Amino acid sequence: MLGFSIDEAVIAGHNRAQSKALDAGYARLCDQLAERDVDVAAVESRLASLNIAVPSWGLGTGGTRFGRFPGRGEPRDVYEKLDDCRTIWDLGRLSKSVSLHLPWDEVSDYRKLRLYGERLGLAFDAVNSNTFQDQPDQAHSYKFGSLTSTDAAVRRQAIEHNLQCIEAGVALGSRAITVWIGDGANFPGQQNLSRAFERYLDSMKDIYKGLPADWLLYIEHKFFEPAFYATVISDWGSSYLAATALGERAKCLVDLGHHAPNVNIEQIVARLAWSGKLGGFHFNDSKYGDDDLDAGSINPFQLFLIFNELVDAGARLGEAFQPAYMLDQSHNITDPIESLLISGEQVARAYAKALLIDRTALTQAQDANDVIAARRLLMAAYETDVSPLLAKARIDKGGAADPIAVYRDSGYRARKADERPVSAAGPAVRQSVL
Ligand code: PSV
Ligand code: MN
Repeated sequence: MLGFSIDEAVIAGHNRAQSKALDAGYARLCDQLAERDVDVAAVESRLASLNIAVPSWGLGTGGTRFGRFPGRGEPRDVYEKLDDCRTIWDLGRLSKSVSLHLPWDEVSDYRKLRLYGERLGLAFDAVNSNTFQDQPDQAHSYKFGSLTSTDAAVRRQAIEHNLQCIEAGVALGSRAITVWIGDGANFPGQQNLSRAFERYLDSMKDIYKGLPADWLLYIEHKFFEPAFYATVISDWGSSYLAATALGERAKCLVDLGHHAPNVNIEQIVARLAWSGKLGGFHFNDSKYGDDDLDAGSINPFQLFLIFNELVDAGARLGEAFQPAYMLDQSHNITDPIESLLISGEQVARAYAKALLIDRTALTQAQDANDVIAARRLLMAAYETDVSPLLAKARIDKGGAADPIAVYRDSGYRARKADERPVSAAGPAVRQSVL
């Protein structure tokens, strides 16, 4: 495995060619920020420690229920997915970890996989369980639900799968499991809404009991799809109730695409942070539903407002406040590596801008009910072009000034197409089509 990779000398060469323009842009921005009393070094150190995990399922072409259009050179197994993650790290220097999905990424030896990841300098983020699809070898179907099924044998099977995910995660060095279920009802009357939630809690208690002491359990809510009338864990309220009933190490995970249009996600983030139950994020973007588009591609202002809440909560709660950041995207018509690089940068951009907000002045404006002043303070940060800061953060860590340009020049995908011929039988891995 690994095969072709982008040489660091190539990256350095690209960077050198742009260094004059980059230095000038950086100096201009620093002058501008100094006038606004921004502590640039502090912003840079926060940016340097940002990590946004890559979803293993985002490394191949996704699809819709109408079809999938695979690209050449896609990873055929989890090892090749790690190779692509390494390339994303080499260029973007924002994503040092990968979040696996089981059984899509199932292997017989997770310790071996962990060692392979370590050799590439990668770590394993939260493991994701999957009880929203039937697997060919499973005894019971999830057609009418998994953790909330009315059938105790189905629930047991789903619980066991989650416990196996934890076991795999322990071997990988993960520290969390994310549980998203598609359980719910398509029609009024189909399900007793209260009893379905009770069954969920009972099942989740068994999973929580199997959690190692230093692990977290993330509960991911989603308002609809595949259940079209009532999803059991449909919103942050249900997620919060469940996380509270389970215990301290159960937290809520916010996937940006999992809310009804126009829902104020940043307010949800503020509430969860305040209550100590904000576990992490699946970043992506959407226009209509759970579109799984690249983060920041539709509504970058929303992403900024979310980071505004995160920076605010971090200032109040200190080091203990460490929500986990992951991407969760489906790349249907783009090269996944390019989309993941751009999304990581968009998340970093939103964070950097949120770090520029003059919080003392904002608090004063808010307390004085000076609406326009408060708005102007937010906009001053949002409208600042932080590109030079982002480029510097990348270059300082050995990444590329322009990751997409280097990626394209390198011919990486074409090289991988040669190295990864697809067999006539089709891809060797089960692919997400969600
Ligand atoms: C569900 O739509 C979801 O957002 C969950 O995170 C799943 O695990 C993921 O997508 C994978 O398809
Ligand atoms: Mn998700």
